[in-house]
Amino acid sequence: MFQIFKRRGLFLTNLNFNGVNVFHKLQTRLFTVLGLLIIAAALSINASAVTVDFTTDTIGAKPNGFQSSQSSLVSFSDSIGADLRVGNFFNQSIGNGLFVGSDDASELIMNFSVNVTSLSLVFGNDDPGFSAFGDRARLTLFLNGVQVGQVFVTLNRDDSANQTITSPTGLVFNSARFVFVNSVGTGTPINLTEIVDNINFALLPTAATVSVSGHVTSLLGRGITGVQLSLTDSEGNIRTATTTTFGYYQFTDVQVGETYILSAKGKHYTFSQPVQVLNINGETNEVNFTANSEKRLRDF
Ligand SMILES: [Ca+2]
Ligand SMILES: [Ca+2]
Ligand SMILES: [Ca+2]
Ligand SMILES: [Ca+2]
Repeated sequence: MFQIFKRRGLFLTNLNFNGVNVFHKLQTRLFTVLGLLIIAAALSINASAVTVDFTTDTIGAKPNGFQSSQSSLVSFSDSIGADLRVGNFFNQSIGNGLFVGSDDASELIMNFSVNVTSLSLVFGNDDPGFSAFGDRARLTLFLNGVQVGQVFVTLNRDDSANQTITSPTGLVFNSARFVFVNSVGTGTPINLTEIVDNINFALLPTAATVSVSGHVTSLLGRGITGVQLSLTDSEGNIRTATTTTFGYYQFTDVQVGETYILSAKGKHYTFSQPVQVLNINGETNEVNFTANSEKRLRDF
């Protein structure tokens, strides 16, 4: 390998252009880029939490899909138009922040290239002249396009970046939207530019597996043996387990961050809730099934 490379190197060494050794320049640049990529990869693998505070980003307008130089794991877009801007907005940001213009119903879209388990951000421009009592910041979380959570923080309306909104615990998601809304219901955008900063998120460990277990009982709580449980993942792969003498079952090595359908089927019993949908974010116990009757149904 080394020899081939060396030979190619020797061949390319002859590529001189106006007295400048082109290969040497390319080689130097290549190794610089490779080095940076290796460092970036090592950082993103080791880091379980990432903060983007825009300190190292250039000031100015940013296209939709903008990535901070601090992390390539999240990209930012404007839901209406393309009016993102990095700047120092004084008390409305903490040093550099991200401006989500214009004064319209725009939401800030944050798309993650990995699954994450938490997200928080600081927000400013909660201007008392352009908001009303009770107006709120709203953060909505999505996993593969399906909404999995939403949280609100009432604006303190002092025009300063001094409040934080944080995703609810126990969620796994890969996209989020942030916007200023009114106090009614789930909120209508108040058409005010959001300024955000200190975007912090935690990565879901990619290879994490857990177990899913529970108890299958008769109407009065007696364990039922021989009930078959089927665990189906989003791709249609099915695993089965059978309850023990006392009615317990367990699946091990279940991938977290996925949604599963768990169903119970007994020869002699029917169940009040035979199918359960599970969003697996960690060890999952007590997924129980209760039969509709105390006694076995008659054998056919
Ligand atoms: Ca900042
Ligand atoms: Ca906009
Ligand atoms: Ca807005
Ligand atoms: Ca404030």
